[in-house]
Amino acid sequence: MIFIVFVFFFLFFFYSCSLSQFVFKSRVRNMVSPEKLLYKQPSVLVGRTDVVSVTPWLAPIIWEGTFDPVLIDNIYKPMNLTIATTVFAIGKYDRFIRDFLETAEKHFMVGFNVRYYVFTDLPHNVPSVNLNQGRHLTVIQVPGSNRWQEISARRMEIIQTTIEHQIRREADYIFCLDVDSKFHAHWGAESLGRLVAVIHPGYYEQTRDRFPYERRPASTAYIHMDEGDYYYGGAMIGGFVEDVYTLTKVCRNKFEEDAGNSIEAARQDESHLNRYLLYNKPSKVLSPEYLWQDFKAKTKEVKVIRFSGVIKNYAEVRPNV
Ligand code: UD2
Repeated sequence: MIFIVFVFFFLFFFYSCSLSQFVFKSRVRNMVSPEKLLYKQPSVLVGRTDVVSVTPWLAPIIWEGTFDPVLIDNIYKPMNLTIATTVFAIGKYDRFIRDFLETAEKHFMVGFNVRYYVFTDLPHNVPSVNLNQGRHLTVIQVPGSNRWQEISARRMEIIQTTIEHQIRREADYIFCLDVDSKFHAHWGAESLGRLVAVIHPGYYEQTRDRFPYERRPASTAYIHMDEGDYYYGGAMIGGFVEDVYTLTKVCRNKFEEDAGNSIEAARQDESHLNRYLLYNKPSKVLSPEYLWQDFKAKTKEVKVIRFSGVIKNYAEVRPNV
């Protein structure tokens, strides 16, 4: 009898451990709008005509004027979602953490539960920033490196393992962002989707043969000149925790496969990300409003800059040139 009870508990323990490997938390449900909510009548005839707001695989491309922030936030807020937000600040990049967090508190997913995960080799240098209700910060120590290429590329592996060990139990959605950036305007529930990518601000006017994809067939990030949808920025990946987990796992494995063959993709993680997204189409695409660069003058189609990389002296902040 004792033996049977023991076997039962052993099997139960084994089953729950193996099951937990694949269970992701999610409170996402249908788009239920609160009754009697007042918002502008949507039109099927009048809207943005200067930009394309849907991909050929029918994923929305999010531009100012294509969504109603009041309506969307009111649909998502009752779901009581938690949004994980990861940033890496290795070495001298610790100087960017304060502005990133302070501006995120003003503009990013306001009114939602947000869990920031700051990965750094210098945990004592993480500043204390006042966070609004429902928002938490976790500092996770990771090794430093004397190569910025490795820091950038290893983000995939660290995000993958942290999702596995922690984030999948703590959040519904995740955004992985570059720390040397600031929020300047509303970034809300319109950005939520199963797999979310952002169009890089530097290449959206170019033809695909001019995108800086990895072009050497020896790399697993290789993309042929005749292929490619958009050039996506490596400074933002988002979506369901489960979908971002798969993305990071695949990109990490491809990066390691390349390393085994002594090849490093032209733009490290960004090259692997672009290859992944070519064959695993994002369900939502954010316009360059969600990833601008301070050195770049605003263009007429970009009505609002929501998130932008700050100007930095690469030679001074990076560990190598
Ligand atoms: C571009 C991409 C970036 C990444 C990189 C790879 C955009 C706008 N930016 O940015 O996402 O793909 O190219 O070549 O799409 N970091 C540290 N310490 C370091 C170096 C980097 O913490 O010493 C982290 C930090 O979080 C930083 C991120 O890595 O935000 C990206 O590195 P970067 O800012 O040097 O790369 P950048 O601006 O060329």
